[in-house]
Order: sequence, then C-alpha cells, then structure tokens
Amino acid sequence: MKGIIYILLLCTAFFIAVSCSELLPPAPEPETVLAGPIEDLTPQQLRDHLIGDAQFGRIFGQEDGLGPIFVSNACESCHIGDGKGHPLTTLIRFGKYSGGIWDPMVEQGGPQLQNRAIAGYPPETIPGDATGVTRLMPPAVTGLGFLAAVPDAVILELADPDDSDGDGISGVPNYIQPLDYFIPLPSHIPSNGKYIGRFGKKAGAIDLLQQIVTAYKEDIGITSDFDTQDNFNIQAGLTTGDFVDDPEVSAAIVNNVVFYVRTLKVPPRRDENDIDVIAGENLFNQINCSGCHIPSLVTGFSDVTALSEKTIHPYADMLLHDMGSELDDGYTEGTALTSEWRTAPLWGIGLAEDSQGGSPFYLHDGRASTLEAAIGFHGGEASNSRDEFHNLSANEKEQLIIFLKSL
Ligand code: HEC
Ligand code: HEC
Ligand SMILES: [Ca+2]
Ligand SMILES: [Ca+2]
Ligand SMILES: [Ca+2]
Ligand SMILES: [Ca+2]
Repeated sequence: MKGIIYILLLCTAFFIAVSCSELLPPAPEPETVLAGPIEDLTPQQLRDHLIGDAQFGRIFGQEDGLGPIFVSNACESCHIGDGKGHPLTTLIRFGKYSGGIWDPMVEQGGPQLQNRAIAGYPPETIPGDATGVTRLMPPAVTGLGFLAAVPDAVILELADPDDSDGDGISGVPNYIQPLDYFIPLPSHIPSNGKYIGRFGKKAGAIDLLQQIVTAYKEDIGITSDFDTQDNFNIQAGLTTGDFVDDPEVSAAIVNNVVFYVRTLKVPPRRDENDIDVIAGENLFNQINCSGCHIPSLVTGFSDVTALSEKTIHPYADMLLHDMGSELDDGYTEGTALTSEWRTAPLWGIGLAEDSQGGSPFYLHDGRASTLEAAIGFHGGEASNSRDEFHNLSANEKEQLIIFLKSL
C-alpha cells in the first residue's frame, strides 16, 4: 500500500513538473544571461566573487543601519540582475552655480537627494534654489573590472581637447579630487593632485572602491570603515538619526563587493556574424559613432590575471563629451561642464530591456525608449554623427540598430 502511494506521489510530482514547465516562459538562452563571473578566475577568486554576490543582494533594514535617509535598501534593488535599472530607481542629484562656480549645495544635503527615510524620520527634498537637477538611471555593472584595468595613458591618448584632428569631437577626462582612502595604481596619471574619473555618468568616481563606498553611504545610508559618517537630514536641522554604531559594514565587505563587480563578465555578443549586423557595424564606424564609442581597448596589468592585458569591446572611451543643450541638466561633477557626459559604454545595450521590465530606457535619465530616439538626442560633439544617421536610408538605419542590438 505504502509503495502504491509513493508511486502515486511520484507520478503527481512528475505530472506537476511537466505541466509547470509548459506554463512557465522559456528560460533565457545561456548566452543572453547577463550576470555571472568572468572566465578563468582561480577557485579562490570565484569564492570571493560569490561572497560579494551575496552582499550585493543584501537587503538592509533599520536594524542593519539603513538610512536614516536613503534612496533604496540594496545594491541589487537598483542594479537588477546586474543589468541596467529602471526609471523608478533613478538617483536624483542637484546643485547650483553661484558666481560662475559650481556649488554642490552640501550644506543643504547636496549633491544627492535621499528621498526616503526610516519610520518617523523626514526624507530630503530638492532645495528651491537648486539650478540644476538630474535624474540618473542605474547603469549595468557588468564588465567594469575591464574598464578599471584600462591604463590612464590609453584614455589620455584618446582625448583630443582642442579637436586637433578636426572631426568635431573633443573628448576630455574628468579630473577628480581623490578621497582620503584612495590608493593610486601605478597606471594612474594624476594632474595637479587630481585623478581621471571613469565611473558614473559624469565619470565622477576614480575607481570602483570610491563608487561603491559612495553608493553604500549615499544610496543606502550605510557607513563603512572607509567612510564612517552617516548622512542625516541637515535640511531639517538634524545631526542624529540612526541607532546603529558606525561603521555599519566592514572594509572587508566593501572590498568583497568591489571584487564582485570587478569580476562580473562582459555581456556576451549575439549574432555577430549576421550579415545585417556586420553591415550595421560598418555604418557605425563610417558615420563616426566609433569616434566616442571606441570599439576596442586593451587593458593593462591587473592583479587579477583574467583582467590583465585583454582586448575588450566596450564601445566607450571613458572621456567626457559636450552633448549639446538638450542633454544639459544644469548639473555637474568634477571638472565636467553641465552639458558633458561620459560616453556610455554600449556593450550589453541590446540586453537593456531584459533587466528593465521588458521595455528599454536609454540615456542617463532613461528619456529615450528606442535606440533611434537615443541617437536623436545626441547633440554637441555628436551632431555630425547624428545628422549622418538621419541621412542614412531606412534599410541602413535598420542595419545599424540591428548591430546595436547585437551588443
Ligand atoms: C537607488 C539606486 C541605486 C542603489 C541602491 C545603488 N546604485 Fe549603483 N548606481 C546607481 C546609479 C543611478 C548610478 C549612476 C551614478 C552616477 O552616474 O554617478 C550607479 C552607478 C554605479 C556604478 C558605476 C557604473 C559605471 O558604469 O560607471 C557601480 C559600480 C555601482 N553603481 C555599484 C553599486 C553598488 C555596489 C551598490 C550597493 C552598495 C549600488 N551601486 C547601489 C543606482 C544605484
Ligand atoms: C561625441 C561623442 C559621441 C558620438 C559621436 C556618439 N555618441 Fe552615443 N553617446 C555619447 C554619450 C556621451 C552618451 C551618454 C549620453 C547620456 O546618457 O545622456 C551616449 C549614449 C548613447 C546611447 C545610449 C546608451 C545608454 O546606455 O542608454 C546610444 C544607444 C548611443 N549613444 C549610440 C550612438 C550611435 C549609434 C552613434 C552614432 C550615430 C553615437 N552614439 C555617437 C557620446 C557619443
Ligand atoms: Ca546608517
Ligand atoms: Ca542628501
Ligand atoms: Ca577630434
Ligand atoms: Ca549609524
């Protein structure tokens, strides 16, 4: 009797398994799955990656030190599946010009707005006298270890501040004042004590450590050994607010998350031998999209062998470009102008909508819902390329878009 019940149960389980898998949407093809470690990590490196992965997904509560003011409660709640985020998870930053000098309005809670707070605590609001307000979409965090390993010399080689080759493009690095915990790499080339920024939409962070320490503090309200000072709502005159001793996370945890992000693989290409993809790629180069979205770069030495001296295809130059008045939010960081943005890396752009809830949102604030629209917003140094795109035949435009979707 027992045996029959067991077989019955087994059959039911089998039946449910089969019918369930018919109802569920098909699992994504392995090559379209964004998240995952780079190849060729050592077993120890893979273990460290997985420890960082868990911390990246950790949801902070009030008892862990969340806030008192914050934007969201986990890295992963904005960087969903390590891919591009959604307009619902933008960061808002503000500041103003006074007497021709940029003022990040630190005395009024700037530059970043923390629009949420723990129970009973007031969140921040945008001060009325801010002249520039920007909304930044969470970028994908894949392939960043490779970008971190590109030597400053390579970036400087691509810069053309006076447009000496006359192509209308004059990329410049953003120079950033390092924070006290910054440790320069041998490949860093400082200028007057400042270092080249390469992470963030305005290239406002020199390295992944700075980006991630700042994310813990400004986005989640979590202090660390690197920055032990919590943010309070100084707009409301408050200088206290959470009940958890600082630092709320250790240097080891921050370093694990840095290592996790450093060792996320590059988004894999799809259909790269397709005839339209190849035609689109040629057009991309022909109309000089590649003047900023540089197809190939070579990394320098890295202490992670898998990142060291590798040819990568980020379609980016880590430089700032004046993108014209339409993309100018009147907000800035470092030595960038308000109209200047760091070239958005295009690797993984074809996978954007997978992590954005099914419909894509492009550009720094997600204002473009198609790739054509994203190109249409390009102005300033990118005006020539944009005009040449508009002058392509319908078929050529489509090929260029098909190429972008293969990235
Ligand atoms: C509230 C949403 C939000 C949270 C939470 C958040 N981020 Fe971000 N992240 C963003 C946005 C928006 C940007 C772009 C910021 C900028 O341009 O300066 C960004 C940028 C980054 C970058 C730079 C990517 C690049 O291409 O330059 C990294 C790395 C990163 N975040 C990692 C993290 C980690 C690690 C955490 C958790 C400690 C975290 N983020 C928490 C929204 C978020
Ligand atoms: C002068 C430099 C420059 C040129 C030339 C240029 N771009 Fe861009 N591109 C940028 C910058 C900077 C951004 C980020 C702007 C923003 O986020 O507001 C960007 C963003 C994009 C995006 C959106 C990326 C994202 O993550 O949302 C796409 C798509 C794109 N460019 C495609 C192209 C194509 C196609 C061409 C050629 C027709 C081109 N670009 C030419 C600098 C350039
Ligand atoms: Ca806190
Ligand atoms: Ca603030
Ligand atoms: Ca030039
Ligand atoms: Ca605290």
